[in-house]
Amino acid sequence: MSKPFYITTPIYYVNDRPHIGHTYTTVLADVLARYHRMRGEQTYFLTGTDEHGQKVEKAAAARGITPKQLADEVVANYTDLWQRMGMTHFRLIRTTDEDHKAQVQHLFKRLLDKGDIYKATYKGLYSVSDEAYVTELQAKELQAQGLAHQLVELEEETYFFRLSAYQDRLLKHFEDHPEFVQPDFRFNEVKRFVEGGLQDLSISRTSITWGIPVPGDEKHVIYVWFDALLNYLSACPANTWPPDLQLVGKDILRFHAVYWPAFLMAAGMFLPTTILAHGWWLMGDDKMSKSKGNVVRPDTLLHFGNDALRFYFMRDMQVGYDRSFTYEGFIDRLNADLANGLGNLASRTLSMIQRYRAGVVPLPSVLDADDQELADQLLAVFPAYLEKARASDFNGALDLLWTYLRALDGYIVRAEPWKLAKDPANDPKLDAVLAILYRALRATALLVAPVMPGLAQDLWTALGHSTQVADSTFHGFALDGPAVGPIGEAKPLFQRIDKEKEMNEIEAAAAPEPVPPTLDVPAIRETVDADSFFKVDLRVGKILEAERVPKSDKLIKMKVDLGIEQRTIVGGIGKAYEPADLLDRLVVVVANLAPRKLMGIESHGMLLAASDNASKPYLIAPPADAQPGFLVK
Ligand code: ME8
Repeated sequence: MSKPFYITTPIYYVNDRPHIGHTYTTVLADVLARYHRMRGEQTYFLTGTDEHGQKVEKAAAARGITPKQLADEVVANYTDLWQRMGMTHFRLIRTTDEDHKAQVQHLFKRLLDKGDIYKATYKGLYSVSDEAYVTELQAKELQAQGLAHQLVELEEETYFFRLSAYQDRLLKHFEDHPEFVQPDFRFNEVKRFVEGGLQDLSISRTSITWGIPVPGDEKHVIYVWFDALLNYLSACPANTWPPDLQLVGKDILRFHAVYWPAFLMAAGMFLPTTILAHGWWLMGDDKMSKSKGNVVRPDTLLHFGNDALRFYFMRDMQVGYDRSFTYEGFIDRLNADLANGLGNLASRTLSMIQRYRAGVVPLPSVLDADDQELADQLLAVFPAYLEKARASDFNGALDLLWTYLRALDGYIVRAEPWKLAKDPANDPKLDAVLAILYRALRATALLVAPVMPGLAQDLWTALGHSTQVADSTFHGFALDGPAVGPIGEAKPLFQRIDKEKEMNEIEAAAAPEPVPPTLDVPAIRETVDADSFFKVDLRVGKILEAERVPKSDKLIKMKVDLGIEQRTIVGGIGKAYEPADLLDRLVVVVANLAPRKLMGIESHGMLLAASDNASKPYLIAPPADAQPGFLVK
């Protein structure tokens, strides 16, 4: 017997509530899991949360709660959302689960004993946001992306994983397994990265306490990615290893296609069959992210039902590529494909069977050329759809199916069943038309069941079945077989959305958008002589702590390191920045400004920020390798 199909999503950080990016990956996994079940395979689908590390520690500290409290709170959001989205995972693994912690420590110890992990000193740059050491080259890349402020200098004793020893074996695996990373263009990026040379990977931290301790050396905690990646192993049911398909966003492909297989090779385990990297949902040209304040939360879209959101994700996103999200696009898609398209076809067909044949689906006696053409198309579309779905290409699969549904609309127009029904001499043709439409809808219910479980079930029931469509299997299904019995009641499959009304509501409910920069700026101020200017002492500072000033939505109290001393500074940046986003940022400080009291707190200095008259302040960020205390002149 073949092993169960094992599919995973990334485990999501608990420093933010889920947005539609996280929802997308999990929907794709669920759709694939349901698809494999309907292929008759036993299927395990795993998702989870990534709860350790500095980001979570700091996000919790900024709110004055423990990291575990924060994690519990966010996990509750995930559990609730996945339930509302109709997810069928067998477990939501949390990296704070005891069995996972034991697994991570066990593997760490094994690789240490084996010599694949060793202890040494690291000195260099560290990216707080990626929770990873970065080389000078990577630092430059990040700087080019405008993320320089999140880099800090570190020197610490750490455990290394001997990644460099796996370069050749990884390249060999890539060569032998062309399906290991999809899509191909991403695989090429991974290969080029590995061919460029691999350095050993630091996999412990002494600067963090919120994590799994290194067994026997407890001042170290295990690096969050070593911890996180092993979740797939901790949660794997017996006789199910290795994963068949691991879904990741393109942002975390390197961790999954390079580090992860190297860890598994070191452990002497089989590697996953395929890592599939999908693209991003964008807002305009930007990645959706909390720090940009442009995220769409699934709750906003869920009142159209989870089928609607699941369908939109699968239909509109070509796996591997980025896609811009718009509310208009979302509503247009649902109206066109579900309210019109399929919904219309189903209600027309069912009401005709009801009206002309008292609900009994006829058996066709003869097919003319047009009937035969449409019947044949179904026999071709069905396997083609399944093949595309197997390759995770639901965009292509659904496109194929909807093209067929449109062809059926044309077929109805040509056949004019309402005219046929007027003369019993036309009965054979009318029987053929109704039977072909029925078969097409029945096949559609089966095919879309993984994507829209609820809508597919409604259609299946309306077609006269008393079974669960999800319990059917694709294989061997008699596409031209007779109906199981009379059809049920025809209810609208999908309620048309009033676009204008919805758009008004969405706009009214949306958080006020940040005011776009307008270049509404005053004229250049009057000339000052150099001596006056140089009286102002500007220094590079690093924000060590940040919290909101109670009862103020604008003021944030910060502790800033100026190299030679630490200062309390209160800044009016609370509408533009969250305290957690400020930590470890390099800033420019007016260091000799006379102290002043703001809401009872004495502020010793000011942070430089750019802005126009209307928009939010943009903090000025020195380059990553500048040191706190440097004079700015
Ligand atoms: O990276 N569009 O967690 P995370 C599409 N904990 N998908 C998106 C997206 C977007 N705009 N934004 C996020 C982590 N995603 C680590 C993973 S795994 C061992 C550890 C999805 O909370 C996408 O799948 O930042 C991405 O890989 C994942 O969310 C990142 O979630």
